[in-house]
Amino acid sequence: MKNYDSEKHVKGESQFVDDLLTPMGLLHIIVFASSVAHGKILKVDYSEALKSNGVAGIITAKDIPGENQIGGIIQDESLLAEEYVHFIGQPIALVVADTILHAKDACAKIKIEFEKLPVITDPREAFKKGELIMPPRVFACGDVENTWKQCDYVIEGIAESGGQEHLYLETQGAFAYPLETGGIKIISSTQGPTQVQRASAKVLGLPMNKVEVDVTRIGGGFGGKEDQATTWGCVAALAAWKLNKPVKVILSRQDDMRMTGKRHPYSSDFKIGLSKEGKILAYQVTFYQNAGASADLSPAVLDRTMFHAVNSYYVPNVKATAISCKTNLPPNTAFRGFGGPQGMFVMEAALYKAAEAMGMEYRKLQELNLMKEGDEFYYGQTIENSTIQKCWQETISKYDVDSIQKRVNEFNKKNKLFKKGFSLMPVCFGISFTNTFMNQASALVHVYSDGSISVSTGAIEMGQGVNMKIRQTVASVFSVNIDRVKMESTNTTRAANTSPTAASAGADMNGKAAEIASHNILERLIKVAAEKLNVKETSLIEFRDETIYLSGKAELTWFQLVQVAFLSRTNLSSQAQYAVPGIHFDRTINKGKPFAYYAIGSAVIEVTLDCLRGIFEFDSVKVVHDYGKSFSFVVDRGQTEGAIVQGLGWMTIEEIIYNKEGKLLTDALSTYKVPDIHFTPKEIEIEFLETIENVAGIKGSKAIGEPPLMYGIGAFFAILNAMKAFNPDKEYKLSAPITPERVLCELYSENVLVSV
Ligand code: MTE
Ligand code: LUZ
Ligand code: MOS
Repeated sequence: MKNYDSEKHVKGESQFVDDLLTPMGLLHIIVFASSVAHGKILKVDYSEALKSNGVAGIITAKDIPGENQIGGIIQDESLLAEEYVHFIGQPIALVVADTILHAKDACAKIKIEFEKLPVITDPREAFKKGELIMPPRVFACGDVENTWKQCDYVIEGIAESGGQEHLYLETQGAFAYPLETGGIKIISSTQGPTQVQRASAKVLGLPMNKVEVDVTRIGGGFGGKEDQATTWGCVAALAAWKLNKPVKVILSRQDDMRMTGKRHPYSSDFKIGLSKEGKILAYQVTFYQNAGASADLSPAVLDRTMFHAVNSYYVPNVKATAISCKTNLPPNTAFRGFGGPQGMFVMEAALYKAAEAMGMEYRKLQELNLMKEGDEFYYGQTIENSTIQKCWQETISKYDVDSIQKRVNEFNKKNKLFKKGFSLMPVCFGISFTNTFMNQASALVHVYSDGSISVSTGAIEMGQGVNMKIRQTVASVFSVNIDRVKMESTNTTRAANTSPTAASAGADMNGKAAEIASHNILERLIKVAAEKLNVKETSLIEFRDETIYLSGKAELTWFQLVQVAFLSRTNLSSQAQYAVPGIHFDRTINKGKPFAYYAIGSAVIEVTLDCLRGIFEFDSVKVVHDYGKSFSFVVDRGQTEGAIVQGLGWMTIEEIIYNKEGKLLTDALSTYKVPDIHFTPKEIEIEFLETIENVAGIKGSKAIGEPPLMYGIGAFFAILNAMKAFNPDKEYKLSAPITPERVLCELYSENVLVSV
């Protein structure tokens, strides 16, 4: 089963927003954005720009017919800046012209004066100055304060993880045109068509039924288009509405990197208390999240950080404090893992430090504290059918971790300038949006009279293979060939009130909705068959390989049955909604069962470090992952490999740097290093653990989009181990990404060359 789109992708035939045939008279937008990170707009002069060649209009906040407000969780984000600007790249005006070049020329002629205001880029500084997105929150269980004195070891420290650029291949963009009905249609590169619809309707002062959003597929999202595609959808819609013309906005790579938010950097304080045997007794952590200039999804991201603050470990006493800090950077946003990786990194850092202090092996400490069946997470959810222990044990035995240890030790004894390191990483990631109401999806299925099938859902195909999984699901309900099933574009007129395709739950939830709708039609078809074949007992009828059997005898083809059904005026269409059952969370006490289930696994990562140059190569990443009953092996493997490499990149080479004035210095691929084929581990081995059917997932499987990214965290500690082999006496910073440059600075900040 290959991904639905792969052939078209390989041939370059897949259409993205910028590839669509557009009508005559199409206008193009260049966004005039703030060049200061914090300031008051004193004066803007558009006169020269307006006279520039080909300009159709310049649109500012004053032109907005509805509300200048696109904030999702908190209403704190204007579409176009009015009096103040809060980050470099914040949109101020839309320059609309007949060509992109004309729009650019005109944009360069705008004159603006700012009164500069103090710029904050550091979350802890924002906290000190009281610049917060929302009041701090605390999740807790037990009593950490009274536990410290019972601990044999108490270790404190700081851990930091950096941002990450999404680098979807298709940059942000949208195409919009006015409709004769007085509404507007938007073709958007978004993970959340309903979010684009809702915000555009608000900005234009229209009811939602006058805004139609359509998405065929997007060229990657990775969370970057969960919320932040909305801006560009609204931008195109506003210009199309004001000028009554078709309008397109496509961000250049550099504008995209400068204007849009990234993964949230975090700086965190931890304190961990253990018994002398190595059991964690108490864990206290404070997360300072760098949210950027407005809330965007930051509160929800921080929520997930809290849920994953203890990763896969049982901790009886926990106090976690979440602080979302407002800085003068583009609003940071969803990124694969959604705050989970940031939370887990701090826990691993704490355990690593504890192991050092106790003279124990880090992996032994990890193992000793892994959750057991029936253990409860500190926010109240019990883990059922846990495979945490099983995946860990299987990783150790299948990949013979003891012999890896031996081999690494021997290598390190023999080599002075090259050192190897390895590390294990368990992952336990909750599946469901942490906002319970978002766990719903819908589907619309038609069986046409020729037997072909059309499926619309709320899911967005972004390369993750959700269309393939839904096709497989529908085909298996009807027992027809998969080629009969066509996935339609995702459109707000066919799937209403959708959640963004995110939280790894897209295939689960939309697949279940499609399954329900298909079953509705199947039930009607079974009745038709029973009538046609003159039987009362419908259980004697079986659908198999495009054929309808009665008591084991082939009676009708799929096509024949559909014909009979159509002629007897049977409803061959169905719409269905799926709402994830059994989840709840009480935000007054921060307890409940927020997740339908957990995605679980563990990995071992091996690295070779060149201690003279600071560069490293990953020898291997070996994984045992619980996929439930996977039914799309190629898709699941692809997702796992992709997520691992993205996780390795986040931990080791991808470094986002803003200067003190809030200017992004790493705004191109020459200065921002992303994983490529040379960086990719020479060996990625994945075992699909045989486990039970997961009833909460689609067709018994488990969600796979995000969880494997967190295996990448192990890379950080593998490198630290290699560094320790080179220079054991040094205290290394727990600060990611651990780039080759940082490795060198850390290794040689003391006069270690003497010992070489
Ligand atoms: N895979 C590809 N190729 N491109 C993407 O943009 N996004 C990831 C993951 N895998 C992404 C991807 C993210 S962040 C999520 S949440 C899931 O896919 C969303 O899809 P799913 O819910 O269908 O797994
Ligand atoms: N988006 C969201 C997410 O709104 N809530 C979530 O819990 C979530 N989790 C992962 C990725 N996106
Ligand atoms: Mo993914 S961060 O949930 O889009």
